Amino acid sequence: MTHKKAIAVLRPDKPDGSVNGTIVFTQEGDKVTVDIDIKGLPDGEHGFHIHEFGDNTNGCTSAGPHYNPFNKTHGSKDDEIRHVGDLGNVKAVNCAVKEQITDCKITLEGEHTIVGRTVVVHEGKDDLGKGGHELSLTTGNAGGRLACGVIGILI
Ligand SMILES: [Cu+2]
Ligand SMILES: [Zn+2]
Repeated sequence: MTHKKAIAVLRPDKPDGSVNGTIVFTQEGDKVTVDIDIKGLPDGEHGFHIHEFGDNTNGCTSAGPHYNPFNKTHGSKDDEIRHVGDLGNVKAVNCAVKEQITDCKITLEGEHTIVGRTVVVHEGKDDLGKGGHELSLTTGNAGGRLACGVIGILI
């Protein structure tokens, strides 16, 4: 079964958190367009990924690691070697993000669908695997999880 659109509603990880938003994914042939609308996010760059599990039992932590069905190391959205879930950074200006990106590695269809997994926005910047930190090749050293939302079927 295939789905053309999916949505994640972002909620803060902590009760006193401020980050909210919606992320809409649209499958167009082999690529997916991602419409990002986030509010309450401190200015600057923040790691933006799809994590493996659609579980928020213990907040965003329960979403597990970056979605990585092909057992690769962490990278940037434009790297050949990356986790499927690596979508780079979003940049907040005036505490908001409103942007559209496209990606050919994520999909809403088939065995490796991102539907049912979790979008996470991080506290810090993703170094895209190039920071030389011990976490660079697993998480991009993007720090804590500010907000997350499970990806569900929209249409
Ligand atoms: Cu992440
Ligand atoms: Zn990654």
